[in-house]
Amino acid sequence: MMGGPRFRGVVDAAVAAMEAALAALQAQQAQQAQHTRQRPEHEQRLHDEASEGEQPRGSKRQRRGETGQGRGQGARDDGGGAHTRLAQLPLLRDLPRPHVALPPGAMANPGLVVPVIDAPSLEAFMTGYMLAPGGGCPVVIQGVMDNWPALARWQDLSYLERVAGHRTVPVEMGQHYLEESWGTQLVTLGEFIRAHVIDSVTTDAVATHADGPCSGVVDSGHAALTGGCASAAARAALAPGATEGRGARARRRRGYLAQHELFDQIPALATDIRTPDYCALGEDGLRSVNAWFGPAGTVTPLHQDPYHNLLAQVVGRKYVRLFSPAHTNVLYPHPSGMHTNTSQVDADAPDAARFPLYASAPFLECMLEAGQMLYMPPQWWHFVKAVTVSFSCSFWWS
Ligand SMILES: O=C(O)CCC(=O)C(=O)O
Repeated sequence: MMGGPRFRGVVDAAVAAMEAALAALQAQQAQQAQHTRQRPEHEQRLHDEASEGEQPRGSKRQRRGETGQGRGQGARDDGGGAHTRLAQLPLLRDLPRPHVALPPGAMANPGLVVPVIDAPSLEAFMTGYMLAPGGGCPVVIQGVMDNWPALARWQDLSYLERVAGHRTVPVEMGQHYLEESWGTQLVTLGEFIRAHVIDSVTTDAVATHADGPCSGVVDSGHAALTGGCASAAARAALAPGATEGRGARARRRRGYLAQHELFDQIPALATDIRTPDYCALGEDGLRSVNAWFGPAGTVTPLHQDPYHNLLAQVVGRKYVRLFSPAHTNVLYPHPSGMHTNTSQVDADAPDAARFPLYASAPFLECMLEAGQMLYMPPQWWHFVKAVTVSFSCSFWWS
């Protein structure tokens, strides 16, 4: 069980069941549409006229018509209605950037930052990092992902929704998987994008306000531009008369599409990425490729996994703090139960009274940027926090 209580088998079975039910429903709808097309012409005209009044969404189809396509054509193009809606989605890079607090002491000492290197040869990677003394050595590699179509395509939410918006995915709800109210919901990727990627930006800004003054804030340049903790869009959303009130937004929980084998589920997205050659340097090969897609502020608590890991940052940036397995004894792993691979320490706000030795544990850290991948050797502890909206993929091999 990697990365916490992520019950892959159960979740995957639920996703499969949900998708099967959806497919059955779609087949039924297709049958109905077929039946509609087969209506005699006079009956079809009557039907069309009767439907004319109930078109709040049809207005979108109408707009298609205005751009040159006949209205009838737009009305029959079922997927087209959705695509027109998607065309209005923003690019990820254009979303406002809320402020995300980093753990105490983050990025304060350049000597602790994981080195960044240009794509090493397989041999150099193996001898210098995988087999480095002390259980391997973390490194950030750049230049390996330059030819991934995902770098440009996944910026575009319309693209993601067009390719996969109707597919059901498991979304982790809550601050992180150690939190009591944490849970998983099955939603379509399109719903997730709207409720948690686009809109969550404002949720985070509100949460920052509600939690008190900004501290350890990153992206302060944006703060200067917008004049405070909340982005301009967030402040607009909070203005009196906004459809959703401040309280409701603050209560809405953050969603994270975390550790999901999205590329097995949706092969079209797999064509946007490339498995790094380094993943062949092992005896058992690739174990799994996971997607991690979410808004700014998602947290994966401090934990360790048994595999070599390349965490590839496709969109946005993530802060990662790493501890060698040699320091496990001062990281206070949960002593029993399902979290024995996870520290009891909240790296964002360590409790020095309960975990006095934690502060003595030396760490490495990095701000992983789009186009870079972080190599984490097996058993290295890692805490991960998205600083912006973020989409990454991890490649685990052994
Ligand atoms: O990106 C994240 O939130 C966590 C990634 C992680 O824990 C992993 O790749 O093992």
